[in-house]
Amino acid sequence: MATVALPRTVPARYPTGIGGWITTTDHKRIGILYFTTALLFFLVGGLEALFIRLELSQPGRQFVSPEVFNQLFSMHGTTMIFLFIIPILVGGFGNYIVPLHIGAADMAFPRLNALSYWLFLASGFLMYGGLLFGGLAAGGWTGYVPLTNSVFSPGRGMDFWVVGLLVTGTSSTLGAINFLATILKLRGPGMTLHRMPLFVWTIMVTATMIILATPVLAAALTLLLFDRQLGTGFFNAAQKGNPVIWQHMFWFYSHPAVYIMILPAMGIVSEVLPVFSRKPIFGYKAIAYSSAAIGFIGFLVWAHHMFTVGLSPLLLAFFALVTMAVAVPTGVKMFSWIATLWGGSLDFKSPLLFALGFMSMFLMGGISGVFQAVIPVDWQLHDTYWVVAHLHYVLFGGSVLGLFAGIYYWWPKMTGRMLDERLGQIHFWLTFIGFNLTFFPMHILGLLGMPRRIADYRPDLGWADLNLLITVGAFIIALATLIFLYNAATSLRRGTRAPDDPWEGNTLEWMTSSPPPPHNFDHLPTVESARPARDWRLRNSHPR
Ligand code: HAS
Ligand code: CU
Repeated sequence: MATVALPRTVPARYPTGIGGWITTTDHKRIGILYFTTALLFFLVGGLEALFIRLELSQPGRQFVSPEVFNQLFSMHGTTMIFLFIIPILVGGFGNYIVPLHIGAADMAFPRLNALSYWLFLASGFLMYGGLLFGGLAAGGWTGYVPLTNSVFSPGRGMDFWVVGLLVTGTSSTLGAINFLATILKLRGPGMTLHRMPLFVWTIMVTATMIILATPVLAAALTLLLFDRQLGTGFFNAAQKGNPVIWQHMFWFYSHPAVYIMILPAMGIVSEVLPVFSRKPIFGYKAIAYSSAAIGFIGFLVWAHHMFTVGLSPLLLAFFALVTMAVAVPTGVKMFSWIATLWGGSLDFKSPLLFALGFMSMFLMGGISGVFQAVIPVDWQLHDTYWVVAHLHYVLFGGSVLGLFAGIYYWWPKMTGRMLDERLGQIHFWLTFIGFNLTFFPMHILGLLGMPRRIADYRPDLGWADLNLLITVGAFIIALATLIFLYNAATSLRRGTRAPDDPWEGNTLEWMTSSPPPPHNFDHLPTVESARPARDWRLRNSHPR
């Protein structure tokens, strides 16, 4: 057992009260701040979705004007991606878990870490700043020009959106630098790269992707701001600029961003599956390096979002082939997870249920993605509800179900309390059923030709029944989420106390108290395998 040298920023005790939270540089507290803030934005984005669904439940105007509808779907996408999924997975779990996983006392740059959080919070307010100035951005989460230039989006909401995104981008780039420095420099005794938990591997790859991709988005946003405010014409064809360049720059960031949103969830699932099937993970190195492969290939596929803009046949062929190639490292993960479950003694608790939900639903989303990579198919499906189905199967079925697997898994460690297992099961099944009712029919609507981003449709097109079903499904998801919130609230107030290691885990976080002290560990074992906590249990003759 080694004792660790503590950085100056680690206090002996947590400072108390609100001031303690505002001034904190503790990675666990910053993680919890990210976590709760992102969860609040999840509720905001969810509420926007419910209004979208109410409007579309039947043909004919019902609830909102087309202008408000445009703001709703634009802010729904922006919120869910930039203010919920990325911050909660990377900022929330990444912050809380990574230092514990590698046996460090804190992140490499604790004050920079605090700055990242406060910038993130500020960016949320900025993106919604348009509320005070006549309306929110309404150019979609993709912000395509010319729709977003000063002629077609004259309102201040658009400028707030641009600046807000610039600030989130800064926040996540600073965070990513911090993660890389922490993972590369602060690993505890014996923690080699090949013994690192797979979750840490995914954060390492994710952080690298953030650092390489985000500057391009920042550049695009800055040019758009210049076009809007200074009259430059970077994206304006009339001034010899080129609107398609926006799409290239946006997707050069945003395609890698979709893997930024899925890799940490894949990391969580790679932690949960071995613990709840009582087996070592199958293909540790294959999973670790397939994350790196996904990260690399992810930079070469952005134009699959642009198959309809008129690329040359050579480029079309290149981007289609490379896009399909991403299925290979993803398949490596999928088969390794299945092999991990195979022959294990499965313990069907909430974390495993959500992990299995992740595997099945992400598989469907991945396969519908491969369909879209087939160019003539995409020419039919582009801008229809099919794409909306695809993106929700990967982002909700993938990232969000993976996120919940992580919440049920790490909640005891983070709060010192257990969640109610029965409510967890109800939450899972309602989410799973509601999710499929909501998003499966969108495939059919897409094939029937229903375009995305419309506030209304003609009654004679045969889309009404499916749309009603989808709206019902969305409210089932909302009900499931309320049950989760109830579970979380009662657990915090009067949940059973969590032991240090409720699941007989494999990794270092289970070797300290729940929740851990400010300095994380009193003693650290020298890590000798990828399952240090289990090694320790066995050596001290508490075999499973
Ligand atoms: Fe995607 C659009 C293609 C993964 C998110 N994607 C989107 C959008 C989002 C998104 C948000 O090529 C909409 C953006 C917007 O608002 O306009 N996507 C793919 C492919 C994969 C993929 C090939 N997407 C993701 C992930 C996301 C995400 C992950 C977030 C978490 N996506 C596209 C394309 C578009 C697109 C087009 C543009 C459509 C359009 O027209 O606008 C792959 O990474 C998926 C790989 C995973 C699997 C499942 C497991 C693998 C196994 C191995 C064997 C399978 C094989 C395939 C060999 C494939 C089990 C066999 C094929 C059969 C048909 C059976
Ligand atoms: Cu993409």
